[in-house]
Amino acid sequence: MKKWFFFLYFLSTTVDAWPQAVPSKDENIPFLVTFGNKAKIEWGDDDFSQVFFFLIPETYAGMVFIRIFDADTGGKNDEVNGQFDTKMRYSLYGGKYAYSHNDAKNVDPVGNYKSGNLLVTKIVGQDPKLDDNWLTFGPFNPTEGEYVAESKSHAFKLICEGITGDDGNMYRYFMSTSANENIAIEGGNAFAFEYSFRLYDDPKQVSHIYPFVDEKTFKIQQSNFDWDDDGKIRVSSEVRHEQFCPISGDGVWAQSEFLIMEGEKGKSLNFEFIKKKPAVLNNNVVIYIRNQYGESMPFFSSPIGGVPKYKYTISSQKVKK
Ligand SMILES: [Ca+2]
Ligand SMILES: [Ca+2]
Ligand SMILES: [Ca+2]
Ligand SMILES: [Ca+2]
Repeated sequence: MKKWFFFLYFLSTTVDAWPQAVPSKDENIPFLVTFGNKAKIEWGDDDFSQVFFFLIPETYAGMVFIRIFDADTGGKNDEVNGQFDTKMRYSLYGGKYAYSHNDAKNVDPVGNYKSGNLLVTKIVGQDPKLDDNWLTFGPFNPTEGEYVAESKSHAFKLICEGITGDDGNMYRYFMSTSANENIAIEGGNAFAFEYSFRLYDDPKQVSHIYPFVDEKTFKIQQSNFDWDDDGKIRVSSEVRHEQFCPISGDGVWAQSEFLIMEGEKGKSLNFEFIKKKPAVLNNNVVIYIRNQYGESMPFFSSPIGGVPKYKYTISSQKVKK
């Protein structure tokens, strides 16, 4: 039951103006990234697959649309390698086991991670109609998602896979009440267990992720990939002033572990990605975080408990020593 603990919080999350934009305003990440499966991993994608989950509170009975910005690989926003020859497959799943299957929570696309009912799938290559524009899936009834009793919500899973080619697809998501506009569902949220994303070129822009720390977590391991030695990864929370993590070079992973502090459980950590000057351009990176049991920790678009801000107190000073 403990694994559901984090869900209890999502309805009480501080309301972000765009909580269902993926990446969200709080994350300040320009694009999600998935490469075609013929690309070398040194371009910044370790597995050519990205899995996201969308949560809809059961109190919402209207229709749901899942929208994808710049679903094509070509034209604006995307990263060409030679010429554009890449295709992505987007697949949306609901029904039993869409979320609850253990393979769906793995950071690697292995086993039955495509669990649940396939609701819609679409292959997109170069497509001027979808370039710098929105593709909409839906409408769906929230009950087509997997019902999660512990959180009184329905979960959908969206997988983006690079099925051919060697170019980089940049894209974003939005869960909306409308087919034509981005209108958030009150109390909705989105999360992933592994993020593959683009950093800004501007070194003044700091990107964030907010992994949720549940009650059983006392130690975490962070893993980052293809950071190209670009600046720093800094972790903070209400009680943690700053902790720096080792960063990876070209096409390799860097990992480190640290202990969770008193006052961090039941809340989110703030991982900040601070670029160096001059900045590494077109930097695509991957990150995931596991607890001491090896379980992947979710990063919510709208951080559970709100964006953590360090509060200097006598007690936090003591913990730091
Ligand atoms: Ca190419
Ligand atoms: Ca494009
Ligand atoms: Ca794209
Ligand atoms: Ca990179």
